Amino acid sequence: MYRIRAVEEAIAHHYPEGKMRCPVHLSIGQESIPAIFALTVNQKDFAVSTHRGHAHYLAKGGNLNAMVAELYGKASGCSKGKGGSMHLIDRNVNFMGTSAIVGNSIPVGVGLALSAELKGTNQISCIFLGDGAIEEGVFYESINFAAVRNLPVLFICENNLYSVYSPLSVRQPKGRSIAKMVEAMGVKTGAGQGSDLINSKKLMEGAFNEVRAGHGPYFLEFSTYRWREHCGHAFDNDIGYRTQEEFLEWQAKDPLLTLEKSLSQADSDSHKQIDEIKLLINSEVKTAINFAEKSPFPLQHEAYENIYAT
Ligand SMILES: Cc1ncc(C[n+]2csc(CCOP(=O)(O)OP(=O)(O)O)c2C)c(N)n1
Ligand SMILES: [Mg+2]
Repeated sequence: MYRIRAVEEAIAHHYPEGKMRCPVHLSIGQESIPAIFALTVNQKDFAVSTHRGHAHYLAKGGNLNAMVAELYGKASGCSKGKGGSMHLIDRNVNFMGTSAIVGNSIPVGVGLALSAELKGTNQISCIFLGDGAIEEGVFYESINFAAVRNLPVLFICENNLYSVYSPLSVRQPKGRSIAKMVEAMGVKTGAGQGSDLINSKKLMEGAFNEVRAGHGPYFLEFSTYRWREHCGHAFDNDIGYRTQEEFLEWQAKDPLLTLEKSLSQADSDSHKQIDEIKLLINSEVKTAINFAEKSPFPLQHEAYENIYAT
């Protein structure tokens, strides 16, 4: 969680310099589910994600230097500097891509599960999606196909209550639970609060076990909250689509703070260890920013070269 937070805080800090020429969607405040996912997923499992995908890329083991370089548009970036923040991929760890089009990576993830099923590789395909993506038709087609074919897919929906500036109340019928709706489509589901670290870990492990055992797709929904503006480095509570009160309520549920509080009883060795980890991560993040700054831009003649196929 701290690694994700530190990287994204650094991105927010450097973004106004104007060197990252792509939109950025930060997950600050939403670190718990990616971190818990990281503890549970296997390297050979697949994962795909969305426009807000930095945390998922890192959680799957994606290369940090290559991610930051991608944001800077450099040739050393994970998409050779041509994709930016919303097009992250690291095939070394089977992180198979993110997309700027809401819902777009969902059928890709189901297709990856179909390939795993046909090849009998025992891989799970993990699909990160936001609450907004369940308003895309392709979500229903994909989940139906996954259910009919009993595919090894784990859908992980991070419900942060908003699609850009629209709250769920103007997008979904009153009282609808996303998880319950999905359950009605014949898929096993679980729902929890992202700030409840222990329970979220249990839900994540349970879902992985079910899918790994060949029992078909599973859908998890976790509540969470993004702290910064929908797109960009700043805060936007002043523009009126959400209240400062709501923001502060969620900030009090900061997953990092929750973790540190739970450690307050622990012995001083654990605290020392945490401080050491933080120092290490801070230096890793500095190295990644330097690496990105110093890397060259892609050459003009490379503009139309295929970057993903191997
Ligand atoms: C098909 C499509 N429609 C609309 C958009 C504009 N758009 C970009 S992000 C976004 C919000 C998506 O909300 P959600 O899935 O909840 O993800 P979050 O940003 O909250 O993480 C929208 C509507 C888009 N990129 N693609
Ligand atoms: Mg959302």
